[in-house]
Amino acid sequence: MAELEGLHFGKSDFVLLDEVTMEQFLENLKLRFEEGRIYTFIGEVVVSVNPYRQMDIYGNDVIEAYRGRELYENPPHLYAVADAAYKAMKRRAKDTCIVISGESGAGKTEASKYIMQYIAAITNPSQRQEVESVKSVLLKSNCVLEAFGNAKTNRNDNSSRFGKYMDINFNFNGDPTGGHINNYLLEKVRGRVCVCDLLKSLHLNKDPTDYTYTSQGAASTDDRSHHRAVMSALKVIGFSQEEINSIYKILATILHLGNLKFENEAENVQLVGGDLVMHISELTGTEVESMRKALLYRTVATGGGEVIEKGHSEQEASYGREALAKALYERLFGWIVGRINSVIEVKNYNPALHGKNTVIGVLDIYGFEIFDNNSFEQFCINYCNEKLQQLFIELILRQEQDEYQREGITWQHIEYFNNQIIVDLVEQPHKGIISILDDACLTVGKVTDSACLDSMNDKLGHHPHFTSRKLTPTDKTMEFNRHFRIRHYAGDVMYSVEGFLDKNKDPLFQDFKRLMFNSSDPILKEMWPDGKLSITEVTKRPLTAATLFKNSIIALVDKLACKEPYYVRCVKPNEVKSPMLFDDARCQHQVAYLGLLENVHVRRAGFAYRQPYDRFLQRYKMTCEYTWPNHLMGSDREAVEAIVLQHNFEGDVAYGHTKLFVRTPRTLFTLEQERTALIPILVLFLQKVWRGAL
Ligand code: AOV
Ligand code: MG
Repeated sequence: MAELEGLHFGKSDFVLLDEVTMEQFLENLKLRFEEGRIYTFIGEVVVSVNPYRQMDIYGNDVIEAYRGRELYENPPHLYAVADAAYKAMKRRAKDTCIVISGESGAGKTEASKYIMQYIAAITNPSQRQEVESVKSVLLKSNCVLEAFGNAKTNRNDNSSRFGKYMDINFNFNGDPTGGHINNYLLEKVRGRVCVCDLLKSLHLNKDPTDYTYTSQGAASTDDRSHHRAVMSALKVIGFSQEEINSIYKILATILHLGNLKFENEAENVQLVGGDLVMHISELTGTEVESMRKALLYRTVATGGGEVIEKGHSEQEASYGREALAKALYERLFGWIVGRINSVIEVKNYNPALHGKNTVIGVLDIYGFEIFDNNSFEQFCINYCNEKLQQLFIELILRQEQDEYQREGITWQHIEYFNNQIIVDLVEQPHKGIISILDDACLTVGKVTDSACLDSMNDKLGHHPHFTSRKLTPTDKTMEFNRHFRIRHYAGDVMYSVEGFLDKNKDPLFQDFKRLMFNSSDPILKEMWPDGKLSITEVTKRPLTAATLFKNSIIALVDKLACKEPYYVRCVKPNEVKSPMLFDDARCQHQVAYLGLLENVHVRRAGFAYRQPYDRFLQRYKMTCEYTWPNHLMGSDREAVEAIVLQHNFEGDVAYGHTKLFVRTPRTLFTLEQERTALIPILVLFLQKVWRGAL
């Protein structure tokens, strides 16, 4: 607690900087990182720097220190934010959410786990069995989703390839009663890599005909214990043995599909080697002949309603196989999430009986991505971050301003960049990039990525945040080297348009959907409800990947917008996963695009802390002779004025209609210290009163 004043730890809240400049901000961040202080506040926002080493700051003693305390009473920590969100939910019956953002490897998923652990630790003190089981399912679901959804990338050994939003429901006691998980854009391409990792960790027998788990083999102890953890988590959540078997079969199918090869034989494409397709059909519970056919042909309905079979080219067959593997993976993941949801969903909750059901949402979602080569995935991820920035602006900046207005406090208007214009550039109907992409995908006949870029140029060439660069093809490889650039709020990103259309389309041939729907494995069948329609019944095209993503992000933002938000902003100190290195340039970049300086500006221009007069009085009346034990002034506000005057804080506060506003946390800190020192004296005093000694 003394940390607030401790100079060598830097400033524990960026609002206390002498000057709000990038230089000072970075200096403070670096100093604290080097001192092992990985968390720093900006008001109620926690900035976190990935320590890349185990820190001894998450134990039960630390949890106890944060439990039920006010934000400014303890050094900055994830637990302080988790507690603030929890308190708001419990005391004021508010739905709250904790938004965790930052780039790949910055520590978002770890942070979300600590937050969940904190909430689990402070709830259900009476250890009621049904609450404990809800908690353990919520915690275990993380382990399962990570096993299936994470992959090793060069930026993070345990990179989440999906964004996750988890609602935790609470009853009026403040105990968890259930939850719901939403996942966003599972990256199918990298997802494949993680299937291989998972299977390795499950050390599926190398013989492709045998997909049973064997505990012998060359897998490392780590792999084995990881596998055991996943299996036990699946069981705790309530997956049946039959379901687990189906999961394994689907994973094995995906691996086998990767080995499947085609060759051209007398104009016709053929499968190389017949065994593999037999295994695949066995694993998927489908007829060998149907499987073979679906891999080599597609059924098309002609204009006249006639149905014909069309043989694939070798390229089409490979493309179809890839698409099937990806779709199997994606649907499996979606099904697992759905299955977990069915277990954790709150059942039979009766508000009349149980009180208001409140929610804390935790969002762990990929931050802004800027690579050397940025493609469709980065486009989606960065669009999502634009939306979240919008929400941040909406909620933090606008809410602040609105409140000052409501309370009649003089407020200097803060200039900030409103990124709505970029959001519109991407998502506007008919004119936005997504809409142009969709049009190109729906056009009959062959439209190339290049042609799509031309269309973007026509429609968006004048847009202040859009430019495209056409490179003159000097050789064959340059032909596709066509880019467009979006000026994001966080900086410019150049996207290569190559592959955009393919990634946006639903690439899966209908024949596969029907095949899987007709599987004899009921679990696999359940994942393919759209295979129910026959070829002549399929009229509507499935929504494109970008539109599906857009819809899910809009729904997410709607969900978050009606909650009281808390933020964790994660910073990655270096690219080499070192606990020692603070790479100034990399950090500066992140501080800029997370909008942290703006955040400090708003906080400083405004007031770090506010509380209704009666609550403030209740807490601090003991620190002033005119208010203890009761004040004789006309109103609570006047009594609060007396406290402020006695401490000489006039310069640091403003009086609203219903609340006192305090500019810097230091003021509160002084009051808190005084209060803490007084409590034992008051207790003694009261004891004497009770004993009749006074
Ligand atoms: P991410 O979620 O932000 O990346 P992670 O939370 O997976 O990043 O963190 C990456 C790695 O950094 C972890 O595997 C840990 O080794 C280390 N790390 C992060 N936070 C801590 C901490 N508080 N204490 C100790 N080590 C930590 V991505 O999912 O790639 O966007 O898609
Ligand atoms: Mg992650």
